[in-house]
Amino acid sequence: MQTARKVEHFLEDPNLSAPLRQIAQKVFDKKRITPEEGQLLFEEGELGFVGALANYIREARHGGRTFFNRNFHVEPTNVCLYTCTFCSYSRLIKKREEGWEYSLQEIMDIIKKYDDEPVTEVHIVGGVLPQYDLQFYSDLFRAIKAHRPGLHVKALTPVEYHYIFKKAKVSYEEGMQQMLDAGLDSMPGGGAEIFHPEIRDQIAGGKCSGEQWLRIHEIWHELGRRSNATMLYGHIERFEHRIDHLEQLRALQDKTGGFQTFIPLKFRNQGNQMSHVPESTVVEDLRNYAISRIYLDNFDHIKAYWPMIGRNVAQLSLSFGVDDIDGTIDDTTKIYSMAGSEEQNPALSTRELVNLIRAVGRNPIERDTLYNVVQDFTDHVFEEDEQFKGYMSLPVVNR
Ligand code: V47
Ligand code: SF4
Repeated sequence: MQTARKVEHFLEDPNLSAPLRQIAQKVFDKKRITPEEGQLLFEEGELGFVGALANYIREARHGGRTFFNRNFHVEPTNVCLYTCTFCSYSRLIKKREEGWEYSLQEIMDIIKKYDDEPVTEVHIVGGVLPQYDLQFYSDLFRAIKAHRPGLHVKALTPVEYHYIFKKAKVSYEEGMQQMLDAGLDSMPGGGAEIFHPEIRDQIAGGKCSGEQWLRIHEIWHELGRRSNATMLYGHIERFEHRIDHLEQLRALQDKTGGFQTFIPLKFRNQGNQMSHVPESTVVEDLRNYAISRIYLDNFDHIKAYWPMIGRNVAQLSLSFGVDDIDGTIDDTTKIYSMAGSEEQNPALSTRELVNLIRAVGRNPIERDTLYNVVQDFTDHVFEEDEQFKGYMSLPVVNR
């Protein structure tokens, strides 16, 4: 296999330092790297080196398979009482009339718009406001399940759960059990930001701590359910904070095995209180995907959220450890377009996404939320009448 030969080459490469060669050897032997080695990769690992190691791991696990999911987002509100400095929602609390605050009926009307679409998942997330409490979300999950039992409800994060359980005076254990009973299927990865308090207190003060975020996921996993994890990177954090974050996720995953995928989220700097902080480069984004793939040896999947990084970088990421792309059909989230993402209208038809994956020589596989294969699109021929929204830009890799 060509990727194995690339790693073998590093084992002998005199231009590499001994510690980097040792990391290559560990990856080749499928051994875990230490936090110190992770730090060294961030400090000294060149893109070609970390990329080859990550691609080796990716291909050993998944070959060319690249997963995607047909989902849609619902954001009950874009107003939030927290004041995370990176977030474009927090400033809206001051001008509340400019935002939206949907009622349960309005949310159901949005969900019903997808009745005839072949979507398998609804991803519900938004700001935190007092009227969206434990009762509201229990009623909402029940209403969705009554309307469309097969639709997977991936909803809210420990940020909301911590807030609504505290308000309702219930423990995390009891609260998560109530959510499960109401119809929650899985938890998305948001709200993780950077766990380390030195950074978290500056960018996301007041909301749940890193410890509380991890604890709520742990309880959810103990109930036999799955969730995702994210890391918001490329702002004021240092490499040591990224390693601390990855280390805590890896340790919890050792304990529960409940995480499905890790989604690095690139900080975007428009429309928030951190607009003076420059954004990371594409090289740094790809290095971050690659090092995450190498470090998180107990995570099955690394996901790129294309509305945030753009379609071309999403294609590139598939050679740097990523095996999963999120955002299809009609990605109605506003959080990234408000924060300055390239993708102001992040909608992509299944055909476009399949072509985007095939254009870089990978195999598109539609999955459900729990990674059961729905359809292999590798050789799928689209019918003339299958929806086609415009054409894609040319691939930027393999040229
Ligand atoms: O927690 C907010 C991030 C997250 C900005 O689990 C920003 O499948 C960059 O977690 N620049 C919410 N990021 C989104 C999220 C997510 C997305 C897609 C899939 C899944 C999944 C989860 O968005 C927040 C925060 O970390 N965010 N503002 C910004 N300016
Ligand atoms: Fe609120 Fe989440 Fe934005 Fe923080 S990141 S202000 S908790 S919506």
